[in-house]
Amino acid sequence: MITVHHLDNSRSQRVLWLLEELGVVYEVKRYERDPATRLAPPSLRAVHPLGKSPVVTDGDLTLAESGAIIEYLAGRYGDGRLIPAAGTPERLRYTYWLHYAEGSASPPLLLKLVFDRIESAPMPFFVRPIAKTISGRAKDGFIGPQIKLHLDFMEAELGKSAWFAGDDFTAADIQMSYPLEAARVRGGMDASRPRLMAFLEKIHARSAYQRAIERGGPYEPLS
Ligand SMILES: N[C@@H](CCC(=O)N[C@@H](CS)C(=O)NCC(=O)O)C(=O)O
Repeated sequence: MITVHHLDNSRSQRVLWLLEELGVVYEVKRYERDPATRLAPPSLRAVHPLGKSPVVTDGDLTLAESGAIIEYLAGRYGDGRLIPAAGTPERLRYTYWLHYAEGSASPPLLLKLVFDRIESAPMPFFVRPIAKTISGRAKDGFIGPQIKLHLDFMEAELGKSAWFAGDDFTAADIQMSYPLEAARVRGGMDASRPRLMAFLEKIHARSAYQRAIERGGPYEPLS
């Protein structure tokens, strides 16, 4: 039996969604973030030393890292579904987006979250202006422009085909959903990026996406 170790409002929502798309039977073990730190509870470290979500167990296998999990589950249980055929240009694009989501798109969004939290963290009143100046410089000088660069790139890429890897929906679209959801919530992604917004609308309309939300609980990407 596949068990998804699922943290609320997190990347593991994608794993539930993939399994719903594939129609595979699985169980969900839920973990709640610490309300103050937003970190995962220590119990997740008993499953994997990093204590991050998602983690999947399947028989003797314990696997972390969402891209690896998606690649494993789609390969093992997909029966050819949601992965472009080997040797095609679509397959290479599929691999690219599967890595890009966590390797390139997510880091500036995580930095934005960290610096936003620094600004609102409790601190002595005389330190706040200094913290705000440093944080503002990081956000205006690097983080904001990086987020814009990536949003422009993804918006242009979705002008080439209906989905990220080509004209068919694939597991790479599931992997790409998280940085896009996060960019909409806290990265300034809005109607000025019509293709990206349309992508989110299309995925939200999928019945498997909705079933995954029912299994995983309320979903607003955090970190
Ligand atoms: N690159 C990893 C990131 C894993 C990760 O940072 N997960 C977050 C949830 S979105 C987490 O567990 N945060 C809580 C914590 O770090 O304690 C992946 O894609 O699986």
